[in-house]
Amino acid sequence: MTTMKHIERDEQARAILRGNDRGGYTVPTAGLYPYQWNWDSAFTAWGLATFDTERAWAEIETLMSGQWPSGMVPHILFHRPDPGYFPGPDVWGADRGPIPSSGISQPPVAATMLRAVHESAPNEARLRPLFAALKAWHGWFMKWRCDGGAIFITHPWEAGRDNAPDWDEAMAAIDPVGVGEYTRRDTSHVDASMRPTKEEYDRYVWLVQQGRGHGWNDAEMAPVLPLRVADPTMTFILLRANRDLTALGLELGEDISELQAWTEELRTGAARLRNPETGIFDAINLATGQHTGNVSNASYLCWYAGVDDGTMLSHLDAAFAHCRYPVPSHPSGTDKFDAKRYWRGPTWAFMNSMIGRGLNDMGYDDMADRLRYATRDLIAEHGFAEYFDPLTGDPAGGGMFSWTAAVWLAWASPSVEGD
Ligand code: 2M8
Repeated sequence: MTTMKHIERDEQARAILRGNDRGGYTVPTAGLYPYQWNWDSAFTAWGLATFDTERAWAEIETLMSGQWPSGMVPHILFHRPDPGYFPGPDVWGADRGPIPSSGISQPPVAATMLRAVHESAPNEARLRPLFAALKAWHGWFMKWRCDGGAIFITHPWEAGRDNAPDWDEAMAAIDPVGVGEYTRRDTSHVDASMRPTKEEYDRYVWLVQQGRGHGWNDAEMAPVLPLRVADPTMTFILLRANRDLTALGLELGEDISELQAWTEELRTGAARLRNPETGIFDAINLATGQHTGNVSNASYLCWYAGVDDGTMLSHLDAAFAHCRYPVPSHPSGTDKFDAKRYWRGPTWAFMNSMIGRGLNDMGYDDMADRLRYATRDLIAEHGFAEYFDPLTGDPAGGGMFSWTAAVWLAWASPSVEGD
C-alpha cells in the first residue's frame, strides 16, 4: 500500500538525485564523495530512468567517456578538482585516459543498468556506441582480471566492498613499507567507527603507490600484483552484465559470439567460487588458493548472475531470522561482524536490489518480495543513508546518497510499476 510517507520518499529521492547532479554526472553524496564513481553512476542511471530518461542516458555516456584506450573504465572520474577527497588525482597519477581518474575499475553493472535505461527510453543511436564501449570494458576484465573464469580484484576499492573481511588474509600479507604520511579526508565527513581502519588505509594507499610506480601498465603489473582475490561481486556482476550486453547486441544486430564465449567462461568461474566445504559462494585468495569462508552480501548475487542455488537461500532465510533489515554485508553473530563499520556488517540497499532482482529471475518471488519490502521499510523509516545497521536500521556513513535514492525509485518504492 502506498502511503503519504512513500510519496514523500519518492519526491525526496528525486530531489537527492537532482541535488547530487554536477552536470552530466552525479556524485554519490556531496562532501564525502565529490566525484563520479563508476557503479554508483550506473545505479543512479537506473533511478534517473524513472523520471528523466535523457539524464539517465547522459549519466552512462559521461561514465564511458572516461574509458581508457585499454578498455578499462576507471572507478573514479575526477572531472573537477576537489580537495575534500583523498586520494585525489595527484596521488593516483593515472594519466592513461581522457579524464583524470583512478587507475583501477569497479564492478561492471553498467550494461545491466543501460539495458533498463534503453527499455525505458529506447534509443538505438545512443545505444550502439555504448555497446561497443561496454564490450571493450568487459573484454578488459576477461584479459586482465580473469583467472579460470573467476574475476579477481587487485585492490579492495576495485570490488567496491572496501573493508569486507574477504580481503583480510590478502591484506595482512602486505607490508605497507614506505607508505609515508597522508591525511585521510573520509573521517572528517563520517565518524571513524563507520569507516576502515588506519591499517587498512595504509594498505589501500600503498597499493595505489605500487600501481602508480608501474605507470598503471596492465602488462607490467600482471606478474607482480601484490593482491589478487577472486571476488563474487565482480564475477557474478560481470556474468550478469555480459548476458544483458548480449541481449542488447542481438537487438542491434551486432556480433555477439565473443560475448557468449565470455559468458561460458564466467559460468565456469562462478562455479569455482563455491566453497567445497560449506557450499556457499565466497572469495578465493589466489595467492594461497584458499576460499575465505565469508558469507557476504555479494555471495547472494548468484541468482542475479543466473546461477540457481539452494544453499544461499537457506543462508538468506537465516539472515532474515537474525536481522530486522537484511542483507548484512557480513553475518551478524560472527566474530568479524561490526554493525556500523561499512562493509563488515551494514546493509546496503543497492546490493539488496541486485539480490532481489536475481531472486525474481530465479522464480523465488516470495523471497524477493520479502527482501524488497524489508528494504522499503528500511528506507521509508530511516532515510537515504549510504548504508544501515542491519539490526536497528540506524543510518550510517554519508546521507542523501544517490544509489539509495535510485534503488528506491527503481525498485523499492511502492510506486514502481507493477507493484
Ligand atoms: C566506497 O569506496 C570509496 C573508494 O572507492 C571510498 O570509501 O573512498 C565504496 O562503498 C564503493 O563501493 C563506492 O562506489 C564508493 C562511492 O559510493 O564509496
